Amino acid sequence: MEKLIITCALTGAEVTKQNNPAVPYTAAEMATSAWEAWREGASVIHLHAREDDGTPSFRLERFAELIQAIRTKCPDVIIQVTTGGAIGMSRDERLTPVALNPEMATLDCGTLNFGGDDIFVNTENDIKYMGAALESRGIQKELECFEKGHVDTVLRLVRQGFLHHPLHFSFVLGVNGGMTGEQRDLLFLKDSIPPGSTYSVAGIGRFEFPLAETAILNGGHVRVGLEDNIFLEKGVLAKSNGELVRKVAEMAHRHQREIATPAEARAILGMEKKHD
Ligand code: KMH
Ligand code: ZN
Repeated sequence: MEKLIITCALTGAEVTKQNNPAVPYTAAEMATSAWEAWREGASVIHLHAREDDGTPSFRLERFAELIQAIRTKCPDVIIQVTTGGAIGMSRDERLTPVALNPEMATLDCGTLNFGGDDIFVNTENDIKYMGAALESRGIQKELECFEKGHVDTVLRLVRQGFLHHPLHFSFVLGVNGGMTGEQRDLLFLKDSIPPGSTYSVAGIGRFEFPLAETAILNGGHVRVGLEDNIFLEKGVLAKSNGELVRKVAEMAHRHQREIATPAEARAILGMEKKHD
């Protein structure tokens, strides 16, 4: 089986230090957290920006500062910036970090209720607009799908010529408003994507580790991190992002699945090596 790509989602836009004191905000905290994740086996860092007080940020200078801080500690890691941002940001705000020419960025592939009264808006027009912004710069897309309709949207937009291969999906499962994170959900989604495409799974909360194991056993890749889940196990807060990555790496070793380096991850995803 292909080596396992582990992505670490360091911080997101929603969780705070009140939820778990290990959630990184500052450039120094982000860099240390990325380094700990990378040392444990993460080859991709999924990056949201926060201001020092924890407010979600879309300032270009802040992204530049964070990317530089992470690069200094982890020279070869793949930095995947978010274009999902935080609820309520405009699509142009969300595209801000793309101006820094990162190697990789997320593309959110549909609208959904997001954990209560919030709506995470990604109209078909938004997807075309943001997808074109990534593809025109040669930025590798990670296609974030929160339910099956999002996968179908991607496949339709590919057929219509708005999105192009390589297709790397990220199934984000367990958001209230999206698809649940049962094993059957992931197996259904993985069987819905075309041959030659790749996928990773990000299980939210209690779904994180069971889905990681399902992906490890079924040729998928895995995302973990405090953005998605703050617990190492039931009732035990994770002390760091590195601890979450280590748990997945140990799981992979138990199942004889080797861990990809960043260079190997680039090859698996069909990416050219380039630096931001
Ligand atoms: N913060 C969520 C509303 C992404 O990074 O592309 C969206 C999100 C997705 O986190
Ligand atoms: Zn994110």
